[in-house]
Amino acid sequence: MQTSNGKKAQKPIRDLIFLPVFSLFRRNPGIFALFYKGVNRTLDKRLLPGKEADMKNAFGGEFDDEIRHIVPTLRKQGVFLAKNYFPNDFLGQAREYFENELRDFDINDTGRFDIEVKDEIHSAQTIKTKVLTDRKTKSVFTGFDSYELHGRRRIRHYDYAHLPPIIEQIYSHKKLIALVSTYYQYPVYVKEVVFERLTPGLSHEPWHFDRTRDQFKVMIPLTTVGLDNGPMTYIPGSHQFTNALAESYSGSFTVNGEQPYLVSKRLADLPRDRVVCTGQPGDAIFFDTLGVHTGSRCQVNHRDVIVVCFEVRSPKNRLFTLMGLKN
Ligand SMILES: O=C(O)CCC(=O)C(=O)O
Ligand SMILES: [Fe+2]
Repeated sequence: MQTSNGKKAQKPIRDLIFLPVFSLFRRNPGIFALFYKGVNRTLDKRLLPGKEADMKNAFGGEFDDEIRHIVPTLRKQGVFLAKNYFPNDFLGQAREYFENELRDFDINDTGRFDIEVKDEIHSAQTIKTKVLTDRKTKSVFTGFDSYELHGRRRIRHYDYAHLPPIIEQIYSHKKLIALVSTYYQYPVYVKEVVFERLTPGLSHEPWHFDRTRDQFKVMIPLTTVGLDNGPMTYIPGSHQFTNALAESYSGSFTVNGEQPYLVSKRLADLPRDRVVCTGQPGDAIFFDTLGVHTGSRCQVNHRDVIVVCFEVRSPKNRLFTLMGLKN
């Protein structure tokens, strides 16, 4: 990289060490597989002898019954559909917030929004899309100008000092935090809460996993999710690393943080079962984002969901951060 006065910019020593390692991983998925399995075996508490059944949680006892019901299956499958997990008052508030944000607005309203045009990579295509930031509420709207983004309209909220009460509730939701931290046996925190309306779009999402590090999501339907309005589909067990995934994972070992997609010929090497995540408002769809999943195309009406994304303070994630890996 050149700076304006022509001097070579300082490259961090880290990149000097790890860029050749990343390049080796991408060229040789077998070596990558050895590395990744070694990391999992030594840095993932769930895989340590005697820890498999560990159900300790930071809130000691309060949510034990539910956690014991959900976590063992979740560890095995990577996905769990929980019925009636969120009460009606929560749903009512969430819907009211969302409808209010979606109320007719002009996507070119420069009085209300800061408008930027950004590249978004979708299905290996780069699509220019508008990012609208409401100057007053700091809500960030994407996908409102482009059906190419699979009809995905998203609202995020980054003004942590003034979070709307419903989002505040999600950020500090003890029951969810207890569940996710028990699953990993490491502390977790909510990184992002996304409200999303999926409308009929051009195509489905490709099969993918979100990142190569530990990350967890909870999808909360606000509308009925049936087969025709875009349910997510998850391959149970695919969150456990196998050689079939090495090529796809190793490809994401770059410092740029590229979204890792499944190398499509590998789909045949993964388990054949599918969990189709249909559900009712208030259900919770828990999933480990290392597992392979896809969003299907919405064909009729729309699908409203909240997606809560958890970051995990696991040694594996710390190691990957140290290595400069963005994804
Ligand atoms: O919206 C969907 O059904 C897919 C969602 C997804 O891929 C994700 O949240 O990571
Ligand atoms: Fe995903």
